[in-house]
Amino acid sequence: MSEPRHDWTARELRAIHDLPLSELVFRAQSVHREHHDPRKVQLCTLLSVKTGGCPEDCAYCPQSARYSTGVEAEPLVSVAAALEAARAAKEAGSTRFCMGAAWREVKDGRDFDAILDMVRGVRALGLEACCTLGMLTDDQARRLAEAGLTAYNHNLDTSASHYGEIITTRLYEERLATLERVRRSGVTVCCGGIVGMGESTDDRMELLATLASFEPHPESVPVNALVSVSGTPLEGRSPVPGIELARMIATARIALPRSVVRLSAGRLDLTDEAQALCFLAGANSIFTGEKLLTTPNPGEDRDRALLSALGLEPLELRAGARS
Ligand code: SAM
Ligand code: DTB
Ligand code: SF4
Repeated sequence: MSEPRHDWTARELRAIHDLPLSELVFRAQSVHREHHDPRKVQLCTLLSVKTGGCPEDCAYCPQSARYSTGVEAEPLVSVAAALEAARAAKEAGSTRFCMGAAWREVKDGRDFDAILDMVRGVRALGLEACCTLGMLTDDQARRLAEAGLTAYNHNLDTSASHYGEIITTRLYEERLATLERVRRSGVTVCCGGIVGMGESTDDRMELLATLASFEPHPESVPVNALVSVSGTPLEGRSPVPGIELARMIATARIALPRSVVRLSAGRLDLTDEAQALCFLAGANSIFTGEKLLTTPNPGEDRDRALLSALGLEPLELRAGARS
């Protein structure tokens, strides 16, 4: 049994990452099958509950107020609208509903109270509830936990070494501090990153080594391929080659054996075959629906056809739910 390790070095992971692909995928599959049902893929649905106008300068993000991307700032959606979207997501086979807000940090008040109501409502539908709202205080993490939040998403995005090239308005340490607060509150941790932002392979390995150093490991690890958006500093970047993404996912699977590894943003740039390779490499979750937060995503029909062609099945409700 491959027990989770917390002392992976970036160098060790690089050696694994660079193995011949068949060897790498074989190792990732072996680890995957010890801890997960290889036929199941968890479907998750995203909803942007507060879009645009964000004060941060994350170079990849269409929601930063600093870039002209065509994404307009909007107020918080209503609790009723969020829960309607959650019901539709459940109907379409999702077991996890993720609510994102373009905030630097959560501020106490009416909007946060409404988010807590959304969390309670999503949980009452029997779905896992995830939020990504920026930085949190201990008290806010506790209130989210009390509302029944399953997971909090807060990505490290890239290595500590590359971080300053991507974001200057907050520090890696601040990210780590919020993640620590989430862990202490009892809410599970969803933390991953983005590939395709000009980072080196060693940066990718450094990110994985940092994630693996968490004790326990994050329960959920989204691997996003950059969606290059016009108007952002990362506009015009070429999509990450599918084989590179699969190598990243396989290495994540080996370093983080129990975590759900989510093939997240960027699937529209991947062929069916590249996505198949990512599943073979140990990805076991996707975001479904026409839209991620603000950018397009393959719709349900395409994903149903893909999973069916691969003989994969959506993870059922309950089996994936955490109380
Ligand atoms: N504002 C909060 C924060 O930054 O934590 C929550 C929302 S933010 C949009 C959530 C995550 O989406 C980011 O950490 C980043 O990893 C991912 N993301 C945003 N824009 C992306 C893009 N263009 N391509 C890939 N991933 C992206
Ligand atoms: C994550 O790692 N990927 C999701 C979720 N966490 C919130 C978001 C991807 C956003 C892609 C860009 C957009 O649609 O705005
Ligand atoms: Fe704001 Fe989050 Fe986008 Fe950064 S990633 S600009 S914090 S919404």
